[in-house]
Amino acid sequence: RVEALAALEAMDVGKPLTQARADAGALARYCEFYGGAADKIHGETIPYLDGYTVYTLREPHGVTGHIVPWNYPMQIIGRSVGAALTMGNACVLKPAEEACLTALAFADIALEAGLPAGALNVVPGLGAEAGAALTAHPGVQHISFTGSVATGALVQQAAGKNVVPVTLELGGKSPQLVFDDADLDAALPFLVNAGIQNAGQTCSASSRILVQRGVYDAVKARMAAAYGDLSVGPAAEDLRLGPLISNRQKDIVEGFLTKGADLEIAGQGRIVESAPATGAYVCPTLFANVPAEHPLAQQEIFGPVQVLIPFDSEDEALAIANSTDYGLVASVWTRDGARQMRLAKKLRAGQVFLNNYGAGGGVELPFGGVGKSGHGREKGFEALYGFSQLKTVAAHHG
Ligand code: TXE
Repeated sequence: RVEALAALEAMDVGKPLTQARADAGALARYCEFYGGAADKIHGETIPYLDGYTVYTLREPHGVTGHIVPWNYPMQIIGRSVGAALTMGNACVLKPAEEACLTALAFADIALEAGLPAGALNVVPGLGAEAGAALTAHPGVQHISFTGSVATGALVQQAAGKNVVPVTLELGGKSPQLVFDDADLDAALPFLVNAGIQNAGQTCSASSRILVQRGVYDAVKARMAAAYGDLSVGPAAEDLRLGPLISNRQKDIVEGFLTKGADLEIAGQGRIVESAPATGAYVCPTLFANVPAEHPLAQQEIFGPVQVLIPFDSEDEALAIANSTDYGLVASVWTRDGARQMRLAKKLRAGQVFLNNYGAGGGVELPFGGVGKSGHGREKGFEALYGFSQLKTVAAHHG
């Protein structure tokens, strides 16, 4: 169903077809990975006192709530619902009001594939109504939320009243650190793409590029040239960037561009003429020499905007990288193996990539944040632990 789902998503969200196809492929991959994991996860036996046999069982929470945003509906449904169903939970999924069509289509496909009716329920609606009702419902025993920090805090409060666990994935301000000895040819595509993919509306978008002074001018020139090749237009034209999800999101991003009015613009893309004037199109913009404490270097923009920040030493780079409230993803570009190991330990992030960024999405790789990026881990086997409870059984038999 990749083509049908991709066409639906491109129409609903405005993302380029190539990205929508990749999202549909990722949804299938999550189903495959978690379907395959169902008979490979189990409890343990624990050596204990004489006369005892002790073992653990992994049991479902029961009914789980899943609140999904609009930026990658299919991928986020795959990672969240896929893992929850695998552990034997029932799911109530509340897609975003801006983008609910692939969630509904997925539920139809699941029924057709033989998932029992009632195991997966999709309830579209407004966040403040349907989302709030779901998080406050006493019959829900686990909530998984991806979205903004402000709404995440509300979800955690609501879950707290019913004393149920939450997984929160709240975005980030993820840095890439480029050292003088980096392989710039290898780094360049990742430096740019990680910032502009999905028009920058990506929780793990790399919106900060920290560059050591020895290669700063070279990186700036090469990224600026890459920005010059970026085109923004309607999803069906399948350019590098589509529109943002809404004019509300466009206003948020343009607000940040206004805050950066005094900054140096190193490079910009272009909006194609066929893009309707009423559409939520934003010109990709690369700012240079941005102070680390500037709002554009501290706050999540969620649009195609990146900042270049120069640094001198490894310590300075680390201090800047760890200076935001967020901590989702970070990457380091260097040929120095000892530096890679040092920074992998010291960077405040749930995922650290060495000489790459994102590892191609990584269904198998545990993902989640520290600080305001949230807590709990999704993806990989780790998610299955979060979607289950451990029961310890101690048998005394003499
Ligand atoms: O998010 P919300 P919005 C960030 C990004 C963006 C900003 C605002 O910076 O600019 O958030 O986007 C549901 N109880 N991210 O307003 O409100 C809502 O219906 C329960 C980062 O769209 O967090 C939707 O399904 N649920 C992020 C989901 O929450 C509620 C992805 C997300 O909406 C609710 C999206 C409530 N009271 C935005 N209010 C990421 N981590 O990737 C809303 N919702």
